Amino acid sequence: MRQCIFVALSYSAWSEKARWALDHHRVDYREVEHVPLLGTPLLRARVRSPIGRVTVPALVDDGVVYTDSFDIARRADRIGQGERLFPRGMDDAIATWNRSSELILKAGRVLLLEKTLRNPRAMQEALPAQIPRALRPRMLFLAKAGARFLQHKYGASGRDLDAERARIARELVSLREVLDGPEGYVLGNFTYADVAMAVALQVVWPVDNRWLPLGEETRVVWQEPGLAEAFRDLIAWRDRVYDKHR
Ligand SMILES: N[C@@H](CCC(=O)N[C@@H](CS)C(=O)NCC(=O)O)C(=O)O
Repeated sequence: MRQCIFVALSYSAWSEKARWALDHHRVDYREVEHVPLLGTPLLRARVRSPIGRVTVPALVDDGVVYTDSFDIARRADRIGQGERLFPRGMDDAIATWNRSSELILKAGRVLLLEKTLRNPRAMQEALPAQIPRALRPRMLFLAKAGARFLQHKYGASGRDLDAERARIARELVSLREVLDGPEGYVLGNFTYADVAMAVALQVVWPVDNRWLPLGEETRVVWQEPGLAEAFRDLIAWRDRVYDKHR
């Protein structure tokens, strides 16, 4: 039986969107962890892309490489089992919601990297898992280089953090408008639009560790108390979607 290789960043929301789709469809895959900065040459080899920007998640399926969470989710819909996450005729609407999810996640990444750089304990947690605990305080330079690398790669430095928060809030107001109460779904039934938007809320208030484990201080860094307070209803919606469908 075929087994796909899923290259991911365990805690990344983009990886979680794709992983959720793969799990939903019970696709058989082996997850391998990507390490930002140091792991770039290996990622290039895996996705067979010697030049240009390479990102995770990536899926290698039967020799074909998929390098975007949305494409991976669509691939899962084709090769997996169970209810479709992209029901016929809903592709455009789902793509629109995925763009909203991307806007939130990109703004969230700006906030997250900046807050991580200001928090030495979160930076220690961001170091590769292989580095022993005792060595971590002396390896902060590496965590800092990793965060700066991501800031540079994704144009995420020197930004107005409150403007990024406002960007997230705008998208969430639109989400609230379409949800028909706490039990609702973005497009009426459970689709990838719900996955994309539920995962996007990770950068406002991270979901419980049983779904996406984060280090203690990393969890603090992901939290946006002001937004979380303003959108408590959406966090509750997200938790319900996870409980029911993850
Ligand atoms: N549009 C892409 C975006 C993926 C993305 O931005 N991935 C970032 C997550 S922070 C990444 O690969 N970071 C690790 C790196 O650049 O080395 C997708 O949806 O897959």
